[in-house]
Amino acid sequence: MITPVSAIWASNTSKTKLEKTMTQPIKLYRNPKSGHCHRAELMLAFLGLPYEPVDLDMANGAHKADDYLKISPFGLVPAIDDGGYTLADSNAILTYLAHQYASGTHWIPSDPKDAAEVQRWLTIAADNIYSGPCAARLVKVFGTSHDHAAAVTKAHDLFKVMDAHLVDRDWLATNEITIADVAGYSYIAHAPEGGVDLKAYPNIRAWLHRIEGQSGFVRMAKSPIAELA
Ligand SMILES: N[C@@H](CCC(=O)N[C@@H](CS)C(=O)NCC(=O)O)C(=O)O
Repeated sequence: MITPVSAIWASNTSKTKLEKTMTQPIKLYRNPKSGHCHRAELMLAFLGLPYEPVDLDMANGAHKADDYLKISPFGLVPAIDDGGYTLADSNAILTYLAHQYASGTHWIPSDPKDAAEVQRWLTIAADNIYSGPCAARLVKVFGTSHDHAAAVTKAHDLFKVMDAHLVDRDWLATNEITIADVAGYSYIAHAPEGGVDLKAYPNIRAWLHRIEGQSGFVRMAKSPIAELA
């Protein structure tokens, strides 16, 4: 039911810090087509952390099996197991990884205003991104019963605000890349698969390219692009 894939040891792994803290790769329970899972994988890759993707056979309910529910009580991917510490929820995973392996860096700022801005964008990822570009893609790629037209409208409402926000700045929360940018990337980069065109948003497209240019960046496999709504 659970298919472990061989561990990925990222090329930009910083040995000094990892040797102190890690004895085995972090297990990432995932579905390779899930943007929430890609969000977690991107963070692992950016931090250069060794990880072992474990692809769940979701078509056959592996994510609702008792052993997996102990790790992720709502039966959702992604989840991680870091040396016996298990954690579900993509944004919680980003927060944990940044505090555990990159504290004091640009990824997770401690200044109160910067930290609040990071949290604001994590909330936008869990709310507006989830109900907008993510939901639209769920309909087109996975055939779910979400209201596609409503999701597309929400996506454009969000993208208008984001594009204006990014007009004179490189990153969402601070003047350096943070976990907020990682949380935002996957579903926005793959919005066209849900029938949401990004052509009208040059600042968002430039921001996506900046993320793709970061050391360690890994791509999520593309799904066929839906007819544009
Ligand atoms: N808040 C969760 C949402 C995760 C989520 O919705 N995962 C989807 C895949 S993208 C899932 O596991 N769906 C299975 C189900 O709904 O049963 C997170 O950020 O990790």
